[in-house]
Amino acid sequence: MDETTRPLDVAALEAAFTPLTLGRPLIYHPAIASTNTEAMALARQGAGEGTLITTDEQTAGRGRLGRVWQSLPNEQLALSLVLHPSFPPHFLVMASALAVAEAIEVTTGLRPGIKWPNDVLVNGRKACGILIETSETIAVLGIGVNVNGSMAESPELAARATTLADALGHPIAREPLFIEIVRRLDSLYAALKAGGERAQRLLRDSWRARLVTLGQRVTIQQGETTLSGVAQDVDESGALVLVADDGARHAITWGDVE
Ligand code: BT5
Repeated sequence: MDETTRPLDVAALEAAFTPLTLGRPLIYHPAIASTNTEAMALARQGAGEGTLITTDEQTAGRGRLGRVWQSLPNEQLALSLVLHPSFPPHFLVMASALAVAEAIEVTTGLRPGIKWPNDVLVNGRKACGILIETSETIAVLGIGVNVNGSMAESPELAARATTLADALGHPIAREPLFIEIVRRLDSLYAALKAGGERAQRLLRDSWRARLVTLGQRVTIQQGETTLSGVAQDVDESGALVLVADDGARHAITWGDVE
């Protein structure tokens, strides 16, 4: 079997995660509805911090606001981590997008950007989506990365989404990328948990440096409300500072950017 079709090498992942806090235990399902739904259910039953659920095929992968996350069986990464963050959640948003962007860069040489707040783009198209769901002290961090296969055949997504293989021109093994993402998250997460403004500032600066949204003319969709203007900056809490067409400044904390 070539790299595009074989299942994940779970033993290799387990070995790599042994020294980490995140990624243990590793729970693998050949197929599952949604790793986020499963991780939240397990967390509610007491699964510990670091528990990682992954699969080769999500049959009901979810995006934000009830949207669908499309599956490419055996070709994506789909993983969810059970966390109990002791710091404000926007740092988790930054840490996860940054970990994925940097992991893609070091394993493939591609230069990913981040679209506020947490889409990872390759060549301007979405290669990764992140879904963070919280309940009391639990945060489930879900990451989906389009690795192999192609989005070119998907009429709905072709213009806006891509896979790493589309960008590279060839498929890659998924495990090195998976391992790099979890290692980077593990160290960012440990630094945030240890507290300290320095870790927060470094994280925010590195995340901000990858934001492709800054300086752009954008339209923000917040439910029924639409706001247009220039994305000028991000504030301390990660909110997007939008200067609207009437000159008013808005700190945007959620919504979809076009
Ligand atoms: C996201 O939502 O981008 C979050 C996606 C999170 C997926 C992971 S996979 C592991 C874990 N388990 C889950 O069930 N989910 C998480 P949002 O920002 O709402 O974007 C959703 C939109 O992205 C859709 O409406 C489509 O337009 C587009 N989309 C859907 N599937 C895609 C894909 N495979 N690649 C790129 N874009 C996609």
